[in-house]
Amino acid sequence: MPSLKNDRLLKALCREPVDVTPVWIMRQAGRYLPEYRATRERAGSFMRLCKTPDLACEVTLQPLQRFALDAAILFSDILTIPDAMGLGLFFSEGQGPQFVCPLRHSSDIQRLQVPDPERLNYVYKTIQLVQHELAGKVPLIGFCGSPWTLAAYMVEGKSQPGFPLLRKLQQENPQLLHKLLDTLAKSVCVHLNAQIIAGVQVVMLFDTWGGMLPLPEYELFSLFYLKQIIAGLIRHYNNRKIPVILFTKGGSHFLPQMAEAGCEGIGVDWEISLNAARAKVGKKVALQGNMNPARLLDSHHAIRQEVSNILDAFGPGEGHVFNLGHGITPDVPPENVSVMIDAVHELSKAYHLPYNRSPYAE
Ligand code: 1CP
Repeated sequence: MPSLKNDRLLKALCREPVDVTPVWIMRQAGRYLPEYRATRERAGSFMRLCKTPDLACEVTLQPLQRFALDAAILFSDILTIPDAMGLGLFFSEGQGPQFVCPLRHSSDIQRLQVPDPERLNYVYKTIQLVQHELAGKVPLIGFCGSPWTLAAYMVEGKSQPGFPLLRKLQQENPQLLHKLLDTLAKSVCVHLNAQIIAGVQVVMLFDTWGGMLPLPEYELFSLFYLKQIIAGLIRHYNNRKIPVILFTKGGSHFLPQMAEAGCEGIGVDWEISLNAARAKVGKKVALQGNMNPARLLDSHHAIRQEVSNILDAFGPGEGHVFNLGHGITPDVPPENVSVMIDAVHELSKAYHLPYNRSPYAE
């Protein structure tokens, strides 16, 4: 593995000093980029794009060719695990993800098994190709969904507001849901460790739907399994620590509990200011976030102002990774992304003064 030329992300996640605040974007390879849409067209479908390592590598690198990003994120999807378990993931035009065989009966859950890693080999192949192309330019982030979020899609069969079938299962047969969550936690752990061995330098757990739960249920049905996964991960590889980022969308009221999960960083959405978030987690973890993706539709001037507000809310010192509070939307003009990234690098210097001040300056 070549040595890293830009390790700001790793340092910020470990709350070490950096010259400027690192920045990357959730869904940075996605539909707002015309070159992504062209490659997806060439692939024929989203699933073919995911499962063709050459093409998945190409779209992983596309945003790095345009923007001064401090990290790459593997192009894949959280739902590749249920697909490898045999549920048959597909996307029809204009629709979100769907499964051919959702979990409808208790026997569907009883017979579910940790998938053979061979079935996710295309992901590990993609990671190796990306690392070869990156040649140490920036770190590569791997990821998985949380067991709770994966279960939501698997039980429902698709994205559905409030996930009523999942909630019904939770109320009527919590034991069976725990069995599903346990199998998923083991599967996520195996898949993330295989991603680490293939070459990712950071891992992120996306708990997109954990925020729908009240705290005691969040702890029981989501955080418990996230902790189990983190405890089972390879934490050092190739003489480097592998930082873990935990993101629960809508989870700002769970921050103190998340900070105890064993992760290095927590992704924060825009429901809370970074100032308040920092007060809740203290020095336990780094924070990642938290610009509202809708602000990327504003004027260039307003985007710079919003970046400035967020940097100011976090304040001086270590432990901030700039990001959006959720994925970038397809309607964002790519030039607005440049404005945001350049503003983060330019305006954040003032917050890392001890690092930037020359040792000879008075
Ligand atoms: O039409 C298209 O081209 C598909 C759009 C798309 C993209 C670009 C999907 C379908 N997945 C992805 C890639 C993806 N998904 C990445 C790639 C890396 C990156 O650039 O960030 C990542 C990290 C994900 C993770 C993901 N997939 C999450 C967790 C994060 C989040 O956004 O909350 C979830 C919930 C999914 C499921 C999924 N896959 C795709 C869509 C549109 C969705 C969301 C469905 C819903 O609204 O419930």
